[in-house]
Amino acid sequence: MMENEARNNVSDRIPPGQTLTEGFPVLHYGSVPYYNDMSKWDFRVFGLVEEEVTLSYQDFIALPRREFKNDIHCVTTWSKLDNVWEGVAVSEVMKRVKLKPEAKYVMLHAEHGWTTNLPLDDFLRDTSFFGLKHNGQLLSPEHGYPVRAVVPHLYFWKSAKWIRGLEFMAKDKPGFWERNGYHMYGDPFKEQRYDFD
Ligand SMILES: Nc1nc2c(c(=O)[nH]1)N[C@H]1C(S)=C(S)[C@@H](COP(=O)(O)O)O[C@H]1N2
Ligand SMILES: [Mo]
Repeated sequence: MMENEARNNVSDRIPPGQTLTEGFPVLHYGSVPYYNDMSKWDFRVFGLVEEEVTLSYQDFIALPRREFKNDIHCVTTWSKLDNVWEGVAVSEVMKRVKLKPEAKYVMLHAEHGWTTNLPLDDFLRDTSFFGLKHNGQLLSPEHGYPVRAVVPHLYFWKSAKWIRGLEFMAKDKPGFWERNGYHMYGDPFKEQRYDFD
């Protein structure tokens, strides 16, 4: 939100090559997971941590929540402004985690082995969070129920739906779309869309 405040008028908030949408398109690889037994759901924090942490669904939804407002920018060129979310700040989860000093990157792990990578500092920004509701509604299965990451300052593919874990790493490593030609970082204002070389 710091960045959005610096960009006051709407045109400054739309990155180059993007078009506004009022809808909320659904984009992902693979099938939508449907859950009927949340006792099998867990959230695992592993990799370069002093101790692995596993949160149950009950643990996760009991974490303190707050409201977040942001703009989202999909690499396929749509942007959606003024999203209002209810979510858990990354710092709430990180209070329960002790990182090893070598940790510099994080891989977000989602259902079906889907992953996306980002630098630790980007993940730890106070604008990054775990979203549970969007514009007043519980996330639909298509948009990531029960929990999705939201990292609004990067293209929206970094915002893992159906997130199930965090892996802290010393070095950057490509996630699913990054292995398939998407940019390792993905700054929408620099149009870091694809990285084919
Ligand atoms: N688990 C998972 N998360 C994902 C994806 C995916 O394929 N799997 N696709 C990403 C992409 S490319 C985009 S643009 C956004 C789309 O989110 P939406 O469907 O809620 O608009 O989810 C991201 N998160
Ligand atoms: Mo995307």
